[in-house]
Order: sequence, then structure tokens, then C-alpha cells
Amino acid sequence: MQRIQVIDSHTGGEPTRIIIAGGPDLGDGPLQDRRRIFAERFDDIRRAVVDEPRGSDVLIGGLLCKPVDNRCSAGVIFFDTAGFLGMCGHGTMGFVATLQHLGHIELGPHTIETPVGPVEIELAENNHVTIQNVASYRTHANVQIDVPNYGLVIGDIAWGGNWFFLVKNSSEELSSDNTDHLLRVTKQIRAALKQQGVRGPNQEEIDHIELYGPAMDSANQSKNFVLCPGGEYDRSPCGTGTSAKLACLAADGILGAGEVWRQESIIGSVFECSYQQTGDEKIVPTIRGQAYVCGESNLILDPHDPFCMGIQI
Ligand code: PYC
Repeated sequence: MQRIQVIDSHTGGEPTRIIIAGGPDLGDGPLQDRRRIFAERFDDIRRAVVDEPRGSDVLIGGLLCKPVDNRCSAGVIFFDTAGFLGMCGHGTMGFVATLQHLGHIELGPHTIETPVGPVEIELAENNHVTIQNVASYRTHANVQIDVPNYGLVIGDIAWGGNWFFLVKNSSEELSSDNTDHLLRVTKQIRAALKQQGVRGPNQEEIDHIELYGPAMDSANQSKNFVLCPGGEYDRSPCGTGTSAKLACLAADGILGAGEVWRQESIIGSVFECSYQQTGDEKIVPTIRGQAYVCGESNLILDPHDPFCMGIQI
């Protein structure tokens, strides 16, 4: 009987489950290689940890790794019910809260290793975590997509650690009692992008769809709804999605370097953000949110259990 020790947290309502012991042995190569080995040889462990009955589509998982670069406090590989992620903003905040809970780190600045590069973070009082995300950029503006049974959708394609299509002309009501409809619409948009061959510059799938509109609270600039690869929506404002959004705001000259943008999620949680310009038309986003540890447990993998490695439909 295998036991996997995990710590659960949430960041603005979005859950993260970090494997801290009993996970797969991926060797000690670069995190990109370890992510590939995880996907090729231990995908059943990913499913056992985040799929039902132990998890659900809303859950993001992470594996605590020994970093290659000894300047980093820890390394992490993120995954969800659909596969592996490049980066995860809310997940990094949850990971940092987990490291603090374990006594691995104290308040102050730290570097976290991820498969898409090192991420600088700052852990502060009251569960506040600030992350300096990977360089983010927009690759295409005003892409027109004909979505069957819905209509013409116009949006931007941007990278914020994952690939996003940010819909510009949405008139959908972004409210928490409209999420079933918003999920249907964003899944239709994602399917149309795939069907029409709209991809990232290296043929990457655009697997996150972001709608945005006016904020509920006048202290915030915008509210969003983000469809994640697993088929659920992000309860937090989505760190990588907000980074992609900042890249678009910067490219359109709407938000200047150093100016504050408060991004509200569909459930009202907030990330406070800004960016610095790099020389090459990319930006480096800074995102601040709050993450709380909310559970510690051992997952039990009983080989006699017919759904031991998750329900697959
Ligand atoms: O916060 O970057 C994020 C994220 C990605 C998927 C779910 N949350």
C-alpha cells in the first residue's frame, strides 16, 4: 500500500495540493527533464493525486523537488487533471505557504525553481506572497475566431507562464451565479481555437481562456473568469492569466510600468499586480496574493481499489 503525503492550501479560493513525501523519484536533473519523466513514467501518480475520487478538476497539484540551483529554496512541478503546467501563479503562492508551514522558509525573499525558470518570491506577514513571474508577452492582438453556435469572438494571444486567449469583445455577465454558462462558452471558444488551428508560436495549444469585465469592487480595475485546462474555472484571479493580461495592457499602452493593477476573480478574491518592462517587448509581472494552508493528509493508494489511480472517463 503506497502512501503519498500532501499539504493542501488555497490562494484566493483556488486549491493547491503539494506532494511533500512518497511521490515519484524523478532523479536530480533539470526540472524540465524531471517534468518529462513524471509525464512519461508516472502519469498514474499525477492522476491518483488530482483526479476524483481524491481530487477534482479544480485542483492544481505540485511536486516538491530538490532544486538544481542551490540559490533556490525549493523546486516545484505543477500539474492538473489534464496534464502538466509550465507555471502556476496561485499554485506558487500555495507552494510558498506550504514551505512556510513546513518550516522550510521564513519571511523574506526566496527563489523557487520551476520547469519554465526560476521565480522570485517574497513571503510577508498575514500570508501575503508576492511572486515575480516569468517574462510575459503578447504574440497576437485582435485575433478573430468564428465560434460555432456562438458568434465572432475577438481576442489576444499571450504567454504568462501558460498560453492564454483573452477575449476582448465579451458581453457575458461575469458573476458567480453564471459560472455554468461561462464554462460552456469558454469551452466552445477553446474548441474553436483548436479546431481552427490557432496555436502559440511553437504550435503550443492555447489551453486557458480568459474573459474579463468591470470589477465588483471599485478599488479593483477588472474582474476575470479563467477556464483552466482541466475544464474548471480558476477561483483566484489566476497568476499566469493576470500576467498575460498585464502583457496585453502594456502592449496597448493602457498600463504603464510600475502602475498598480488590482485584478478581481469571479469569486471576488484579488491579486495586486504591476510590471517592469524588459528590453525585448516582454514584461516581468509582479503579483501579490494571499495563500492559506488548509489541510495535511496521507493519500492511500490501495492496489485493490478499482479507482486507485483516479476515475478515468
Ligand atoms: O494562478 O497561474 C495560475 C493558475 C493557472 C491555472 C490555475 N491557476
